[in-house]
Amino acid sequence: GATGVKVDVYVRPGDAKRALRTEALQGLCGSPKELSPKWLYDERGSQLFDDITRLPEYYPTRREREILLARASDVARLSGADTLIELGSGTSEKTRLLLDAMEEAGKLSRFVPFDVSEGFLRRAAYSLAREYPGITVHAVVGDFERHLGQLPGGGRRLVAFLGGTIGNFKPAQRALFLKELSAGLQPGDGLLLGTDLIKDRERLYAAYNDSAGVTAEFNRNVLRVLNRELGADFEPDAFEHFAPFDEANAWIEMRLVSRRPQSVWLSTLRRRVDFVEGEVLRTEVSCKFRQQQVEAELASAGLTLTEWWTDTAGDFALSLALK
Ligand code: AVJ
Repeated sequence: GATGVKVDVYVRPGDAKRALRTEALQGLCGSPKELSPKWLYDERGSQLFDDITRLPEYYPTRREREILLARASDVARLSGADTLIELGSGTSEKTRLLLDAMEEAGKLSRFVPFDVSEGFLRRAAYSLAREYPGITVHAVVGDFERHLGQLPGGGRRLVAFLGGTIGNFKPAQRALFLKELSAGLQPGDGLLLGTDLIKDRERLYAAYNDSAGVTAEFNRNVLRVLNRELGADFEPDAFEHFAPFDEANAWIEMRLVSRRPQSVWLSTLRRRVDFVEGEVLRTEVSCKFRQQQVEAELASAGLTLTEWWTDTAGDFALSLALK
C-alpha cells in the first residue's frame, strides 16, 4: 500500500501454542528437565526483560549500545548494505542507530524486521515505515530456527542479530543456525552479530542474579506461561531462581530449583510432573564467547570476520562478517 509495508507470515498464533505443547511434554517429562528460552517472552516476560536491560548489574545492552553508537557509520560503510534485516525485536534504539547510519550513507532502501510475534511485528513495521518514509518495510513473521530460508532476497543485505541472543543456542544448534543463515546469503551480504564475552565469573553471576530480583521474576514467569497455555498449576514461588556460570560450557544457565517435593498437573496434556526437592528445571543457556571462537564458528559457516569491535571495557563484542 501507500505506506510501503509488506508482511509475510510463516508462523501463526496457533503454531506457537502447538509447539509449546510438544516441547513442554518432552522437556518436562525428560531428565534433566528443560524448556526453551523462547517461552520466557510472553507480554509480561518481554516487559521483565526490558526491565532487566536497565538493571545496574546487567551490562550487555548498555555495552552493545556503546559499540553501535561508535561504529554504526563504519557498519554502514563497510557493509555497503541497502537492506537491513533484523532478527528478533526490530523497534529498538539499536535498530534506529543502524537505519540512520545507512540512510546517512545514502544507501538505505529496505528494512526487514523478522520476529515470531505477529502483532508486535506489525506495529513495529508500520511505525518504522512512518519514521523512514523513503523505504520499504518488509516484515517477516517467522521462527529463526525454521524460516531463515524465507528471508527476502535482492539488493545488498546486512543481517543484524543483536543483543547476544545467539548465546541462547547450544553449540550444535548455533552451528546449524549459522550454516543456514549463511546459505541464504549472497557474496557481499553481511552479518552483524552481538556476542557477550567471557569475563570474571562474579560479574557474569551478578548480571543474571540481580539484587532486585527482576531476573528471578523473569525466570519464574515461564511457569505462569505454562499455567496459562497448558492449564498447569505451577506455584511460581515454590521455585527458586539460580543462574550459575558453567565454566566448562562457558554459559550462564538459568534454573528454577524446586524448593520442596511437589507435583504439578498439566491439564491440557493430561500429565502429572513430579519434582524432588532441589530438582532443576533449566530455562535458558546464555553462552559467552572469545574472539577466536566466534571467528572460527563464522568461518565454518562460510562467513569471514572482517571487524571485531568491543566496548571500552571489553565486555561485549560486535562482529561484522561477510559472505
Ligand atoms: C536476550 C538472550 C540476550 O542471555 O542475556 C537476560 C536473556 N536472560 N537475563 C541474555 C536474559 C536472563 C538475554 N538474551
